[in-house]
Amino acid sequence: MTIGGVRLLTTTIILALAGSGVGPAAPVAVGTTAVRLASVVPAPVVATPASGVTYRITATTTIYTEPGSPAAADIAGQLAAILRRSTGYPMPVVDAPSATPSDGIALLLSGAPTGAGAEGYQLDVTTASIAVRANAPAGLFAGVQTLRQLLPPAAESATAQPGPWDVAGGRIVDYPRFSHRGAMLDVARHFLPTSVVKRYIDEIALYKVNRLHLHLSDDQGWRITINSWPNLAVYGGSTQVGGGTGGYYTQAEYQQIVAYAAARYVMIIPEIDMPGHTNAALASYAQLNCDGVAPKLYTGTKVGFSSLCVSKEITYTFIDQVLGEIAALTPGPYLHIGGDEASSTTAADYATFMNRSQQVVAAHGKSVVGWHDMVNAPVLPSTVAQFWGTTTSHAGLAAAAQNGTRIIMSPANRTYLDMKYNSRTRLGQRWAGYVEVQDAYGWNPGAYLAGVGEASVLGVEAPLWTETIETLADVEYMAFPRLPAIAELGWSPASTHDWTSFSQRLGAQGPRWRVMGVNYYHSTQVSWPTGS
Ligand code: TNX
Repeated sequence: MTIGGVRLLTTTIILALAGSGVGPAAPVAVGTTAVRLASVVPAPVVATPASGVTYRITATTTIYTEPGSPAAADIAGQLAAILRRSTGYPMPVVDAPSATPSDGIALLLSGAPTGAGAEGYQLDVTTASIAVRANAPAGLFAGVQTLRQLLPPAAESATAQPGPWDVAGGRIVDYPRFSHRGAMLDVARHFLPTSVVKRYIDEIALYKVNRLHLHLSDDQGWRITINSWPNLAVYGGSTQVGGGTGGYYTQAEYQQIVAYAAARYVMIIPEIDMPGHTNAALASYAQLNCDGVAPKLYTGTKVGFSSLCVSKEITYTFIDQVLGEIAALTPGPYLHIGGDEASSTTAADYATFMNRSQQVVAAHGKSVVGWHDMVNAPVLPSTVAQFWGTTTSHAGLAAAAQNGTRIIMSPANRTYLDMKYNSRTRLGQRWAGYVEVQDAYGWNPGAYLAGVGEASVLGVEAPLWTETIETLADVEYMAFPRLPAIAELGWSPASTHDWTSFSQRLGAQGPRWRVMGVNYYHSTQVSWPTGS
């Protein structure tokens, strides 16, 4: 898609400003507004600086929002809350007058190019005003995330800072390459409380990630209350890897997470992994086991030893009730049913089980997402397969793509945030190899798997498995700076792909993370500005 015929300009400007011959190891200045315009992650489609033009936020700046749009008012409220804390200014939020406001910051649901779609936006910065224009609230939210990156890092501070609060003049027109830009949190191996999940949602939304896949069950724990099968959470959720006390979300807490995510234009995709990875459920209810004997709770890290009993009818009552309750709590269209590493289930049983479980999901009005192992069995046309392999070819997936199956790209040696950066990384695993920032960034999701072209790719997702991850600090250390790399592959046009530009723009995020208290990994591949 090209807007206004200026697509080629984008790359030129971004490269000219951010990549002008500064080597990756050299510190770059991030103090000037023009550099900030060229430092946005993910790279915008078109960024046209207006040289010498700056907008300054002052004590009298007003935020105007689209009249009659509660969603726009909510987004404006979120921006005002961030700016009030750091600037100390009142930042009132009011409905825009009928004529476009000539001063202040306006968030408007009109005037954006139609080609920007529902998630795109146009951002104009002049001496007098800032206008974010979008076709839908999701686009306004995305534009506000860009605006945050155009402000000095101190704008993210939780306490009042001196300023000045200057934004570089120019125009950005921006929209996503892929609709699915995901992160995944495994809250099963180690339970992560609601507060951690909310903070992670804030952190990923800043990079225009719009899906959070929650891996809610595994051998080591069941993490959400199911009213019709209460032992799942209270017993199956009572431990975790290493033998800690585990935990689970009540349905009210899960709904809070869903609502918090929705306000940040992030869709929650809940996963109940089956038929393997089910020891916590099998331990909670003896009748789910083929031999009628409940195994012990499990706190190790082996995979592939558990299976629901495919031949028992109660198994299908179980999945119908579990998925029914979760479907009712989940506004998004997807339920993820796992399907990976079912090495204790025969191929015939696996096909039987996946066939029936896809029908159960459909009966609850949802579409299935499953790990790519699913394509070993027949899939419904609406089923989405998530690739997690380490190869660049997979015959089954290529055949599925030919038949219309859409695919989420999570190649483990590129996107797995639980892989160590290098041999010295304290946390994480290495079965898919070390994943440095350049590995996470250096691939093309639309042309990675043989026979799986761009049109078959729904998007990208960066999973964080938590066998070794226990705290928010651990999550942040593994996600930053690799998560923004995957986010950029999901959002930015392939034409902007350039490591030198990216590593410098990524470096410019360091001072922001420092101000926000994000515990990021100081990769030596990135030019971090002095002091960050
Ligand atoms: C493989 S990826 C798994 C998970 C582990 C992960 C650790 C996938 C679908 N299954 O069960 O947690 O590796 O990296």
